Amino acid sequence: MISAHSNKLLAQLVVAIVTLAVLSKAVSGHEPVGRKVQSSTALLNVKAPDFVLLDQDGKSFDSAKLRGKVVALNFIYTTCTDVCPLFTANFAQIQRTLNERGDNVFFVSITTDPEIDSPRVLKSYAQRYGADFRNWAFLTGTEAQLKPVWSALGIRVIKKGRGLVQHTSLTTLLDREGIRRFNHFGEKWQAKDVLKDLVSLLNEKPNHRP
Ligand SMILES: [Cu+2]
Repeated sequence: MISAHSNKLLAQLVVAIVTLAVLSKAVSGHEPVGRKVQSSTALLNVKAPDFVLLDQDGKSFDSAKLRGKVVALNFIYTTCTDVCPLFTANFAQIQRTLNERGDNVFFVSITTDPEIDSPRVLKSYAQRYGADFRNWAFLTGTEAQLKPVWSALGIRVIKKGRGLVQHTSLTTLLDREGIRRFNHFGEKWQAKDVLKDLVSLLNEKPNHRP
């Protein structure tokens, strides 16, 4: 009986610790995606949304120009001191590696903070990371333009204050037909893992269907 009782206590303790961990994560800068969403395949093998936003030069950027290309897309904001700097550095590293090999992947980073991230701000941010604008666009727009893109890609954005935004961490990889094929959630992904997935998409025949 004692052992059953202490087992129950132990179980309650574990639940409490897990709950605490989840709660403390939820208030940190990068919101984890719930387990339900993470294990769901609903966000895979679906078409990525179409959009028209502004690039780092203030020029209109239509997602139609991505068709026929393998695409790595993520969400960042320039004043993030949490993991966005890591995401951008990883993308820059992957871009350099692929460009040196002559592989044609297009990178897209969409802001989660249009209040601060104007095209000019995004451009100087990108330059600090050595981004090559020939195949990497940093996109912004009005909140009304960005909101449907965020929500179609499952990105929750919560403004905490000026220059402080809580947002879902997602890197999603699209095949040449604009279908979402790989999701890397959270901040633990490594450049080599994303690189491997991109290479597998590059190796697919142009008319492959998942
Ligand atoms: Cu961030």
